Amino acid sequence: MYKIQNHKVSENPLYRTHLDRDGYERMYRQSIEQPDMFWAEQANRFVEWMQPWSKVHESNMETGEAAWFIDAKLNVSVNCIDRHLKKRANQTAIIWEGDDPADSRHITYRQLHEEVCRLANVLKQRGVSKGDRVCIYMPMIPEAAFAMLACSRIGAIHSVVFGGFSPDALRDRIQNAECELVITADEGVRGGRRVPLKQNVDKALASCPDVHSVLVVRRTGADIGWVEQRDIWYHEACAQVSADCAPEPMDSEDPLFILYTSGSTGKPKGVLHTTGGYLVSTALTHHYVFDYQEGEVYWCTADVGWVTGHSYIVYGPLCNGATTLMFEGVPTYPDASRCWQVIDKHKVNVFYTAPTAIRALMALGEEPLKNSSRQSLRLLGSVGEPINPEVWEWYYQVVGQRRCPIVDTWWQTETGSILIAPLPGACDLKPGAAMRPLFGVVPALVDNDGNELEGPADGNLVIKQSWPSQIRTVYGDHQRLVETYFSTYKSVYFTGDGARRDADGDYWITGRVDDVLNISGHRIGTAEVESALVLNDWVAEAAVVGCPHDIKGQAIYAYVMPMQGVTLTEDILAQLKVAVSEQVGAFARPDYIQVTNGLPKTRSGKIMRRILRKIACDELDNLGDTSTLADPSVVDSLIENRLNRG
Ligand code: 6R9
Repeated sequence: MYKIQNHKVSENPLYRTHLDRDGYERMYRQSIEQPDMFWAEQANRFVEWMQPWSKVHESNMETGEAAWFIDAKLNVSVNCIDRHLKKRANQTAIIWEGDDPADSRHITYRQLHEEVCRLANVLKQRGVSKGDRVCIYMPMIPEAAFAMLACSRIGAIHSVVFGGFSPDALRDRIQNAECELVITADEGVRGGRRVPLKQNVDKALASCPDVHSVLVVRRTGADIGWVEQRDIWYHEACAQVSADCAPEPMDSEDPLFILYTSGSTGKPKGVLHTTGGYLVSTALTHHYVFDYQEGEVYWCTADVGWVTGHSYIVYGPLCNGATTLMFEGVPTYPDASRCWQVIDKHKVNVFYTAPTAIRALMALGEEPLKNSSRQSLRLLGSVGEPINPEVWEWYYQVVGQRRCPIVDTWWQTETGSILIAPLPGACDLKPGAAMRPLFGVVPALVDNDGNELEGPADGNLVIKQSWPSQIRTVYGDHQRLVETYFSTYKSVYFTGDGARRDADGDYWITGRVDDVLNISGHRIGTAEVESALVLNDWVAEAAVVGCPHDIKGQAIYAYVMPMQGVTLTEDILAQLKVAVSEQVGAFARPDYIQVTNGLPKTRSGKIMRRILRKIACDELDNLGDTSTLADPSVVDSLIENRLNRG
């Protein structure tokens, strides 16, 4: 066991940081008291504009409307590439580390410029223009970043779909965003296994008639299906076009991308981010939170299919002229020392990963760390879910050798960039705490009636003022934005998370307070899993909750009620798990399925998940009020038949 203790700023043997405690406090105060002045200065510092703004910002926390750097023009790819060519054309922009440790590539800013321009020209040639949607369904290869940047160069809106999503989930996202072109690869490679990406695209496109083109990167050379006219080899198309492409001047509020994320109800939402505010926020937070220093190698282990990959593999680091590492594989392949080997191989200075990965590696002991020095490491980051204090200490003491501060970064797909984190050198570190709001962020805690709580408190986390990388709309359904985020509590953005503020005023995120699960850092809506479970002739009704899991953080526990006359055999239960993998993706597969003849419902027919959650978590002495149930006896039978989680 590692001793859990707070770490004072003064103990951090940091030899250089952008800000000390006074510096943070001064900047934070200015960002709140004179936001327009603060953001104008930061916007000019971190981003190059083609035309200045007429007004810094306008927002309304009742309606969720927000606009930043109004009337300004810029191009994201220019900021992430062209702007750096004068000074760092030959600096590595992207280090790619393949799944096989023998595979790696270095791409300089000059090469990045050429790759992105060529691809942008291919997109134009296929008729894609400003405002059109392009779906990117790719493995973790540099072409995924080229694709995002090529879209931004011509003003197309990208929708990256994580390569672990099933063909059905991909189809839904392509249809919802009305994409007309898909960029993919023949296959992906992860942990020595092949992922049939092109085959999945072919299945999805059977019901997406509007997609006229599919660009295919040759990654493994596998045999794949081919639709003449529609399918094009990426390398062939890129070889035939010019290596220069004039950037499209974009309005600060023009959309940059759509990224689907799960909510507590219904289908995933297409979170829409725009151009200027998003880029300013991601660049600024990448600079301060990771204390990024010129020339450093920065590695974020996320997948570009999630927001962390968008903001902190691609846009933030490249806007700052950083060297960003992209890893195709998994932390345990070929063995559990892989991350540490990669850190030594590429002299990684900043390492940003998720608690689930740290827990998995911690479970394998210290042996796998022994053949690496990790001397290059200067700073560690965590994201995606609360980090358990003992895991934090292992990360700090064993991985970082007590030398590297840990930044526990809290944020969401909807926030676009990190909102709460301890700035290294400016903030004490408390294992498990996300600590302090970043510039311009005004968090608050409210009770269930929306009353703001003062001082040390536990409550629902809300944000009171607009910030530049705030979600602008739910694609195609603006009303859903208002309902989901701006209606639960009056005049504030509701995060869906619970949090505690301690006596020092520091924030501890306690996890979701809605029906969103967090499995290995992946957000999954209970409704998505439930609808996959009832999509057959066996199951009448299903209810899904999360229960604790040592490595994944949460596991999925499903209760299913058979249709009349059906016996849910082991074989059928196995098929139900497969059905969820097919509908959503393998990462959403239920860990436990309990068969039941009744679910706890109120008299109005609403399932009481609170009770199901307690049963799944084995918290039986504290079930709460069951008197409002239509039939209280179902609870006893659910308890009696609960599954052993071992
Ligand atoms: C960036 C990202 C967002 C949800 C969020 C919260 C959880 C993220 C966290 C954290 C505790 C942290 N979360 N970071 N919880 N501490 N440092 O993960 O975006 O996939 O949209 O998930 O993840 O519950 O609401 P996204």
